[in-house]
Amino acid sequence: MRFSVHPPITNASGPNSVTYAELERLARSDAGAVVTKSMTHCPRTGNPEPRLRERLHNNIGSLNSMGLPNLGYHEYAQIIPKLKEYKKPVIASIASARCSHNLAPIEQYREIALTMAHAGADLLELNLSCPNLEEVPISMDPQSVRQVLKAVMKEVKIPVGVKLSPYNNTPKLFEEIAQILLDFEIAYVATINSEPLTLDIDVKTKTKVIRPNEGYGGLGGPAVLPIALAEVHRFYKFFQKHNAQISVWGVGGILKAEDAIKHFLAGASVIQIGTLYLWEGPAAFAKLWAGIQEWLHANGYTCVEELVGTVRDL
Ligand code: RRO
Repeated sequence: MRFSVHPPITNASGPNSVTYAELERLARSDAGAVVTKSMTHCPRTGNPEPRLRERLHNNIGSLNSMGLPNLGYHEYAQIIPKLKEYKKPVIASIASARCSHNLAPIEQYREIALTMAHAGADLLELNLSCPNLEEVPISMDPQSVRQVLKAVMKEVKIPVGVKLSPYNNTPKLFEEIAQILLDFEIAYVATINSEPLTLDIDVKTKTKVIRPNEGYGGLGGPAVLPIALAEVHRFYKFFQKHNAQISVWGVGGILKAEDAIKHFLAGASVIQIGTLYLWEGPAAFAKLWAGIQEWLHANGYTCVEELVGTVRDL
């Protein structure tokens, strides 16, 4: 089931998308849709501070181990109808984490998905790839990915996308996961989540730059652009080969129009911005979209669709 977003730019779930005030700012911006922070069954305060270094040295990116701070799905069920008043698609991002209710992850996804569909979310983004929890991300285990999709898609009639970590140099795992996404005819795959298990060090203080998880966290921003492009491209090619109607949404390393154009050429039909939104706030959407349109015009294109997936081999 295809789902269109115009302009084809949204925030990436996570940065400044937790509270109603933050989500309302996104709704008022020029983003094509609003994506919530990944919500869990129970509210979470997240990891101890400092848990986010917004700017790494030389502006190569951002590093976080937020630990899924969010208001809990009951609160988002109240927020979503209010966001819908802004007349743009609302995408509910859903995750699972251990909590006192002891519900299995599959049950958490199922229950939250049902509640979000009922609350009026236009689309669900199943975050299967949080890099900062004790548990191994579901995206690394094909059987669990299949079980979550089965449980959610049996119950929910709205389109469902998934957010995945980079599979890097694990082509067999990549193919297994891509095949499962085909089997369930999901609407889109958003790739990539932040690059997991990365570390930065402040040489002045000789300390790690964030506190949780012994300083390890997820890397986003310019440093991950080539990783994101590779993931976007191989998912795009896989879906083309199998004639699938699954869109690829490109996430990772987009700071300027040229970065977005690279994502479109690689096969993304929608892009999401995380670190750029963190750095520049809601004004980033209009600025980026203007830059993209300028590039399209200067290069003889009338729309983004003409570019999608057209990168050539050398
Ligand atoms: O909250 C986080 O620590 C977090 C999540 Br859920 C995610 O999906 N990606 C990320 O970089 N951080």
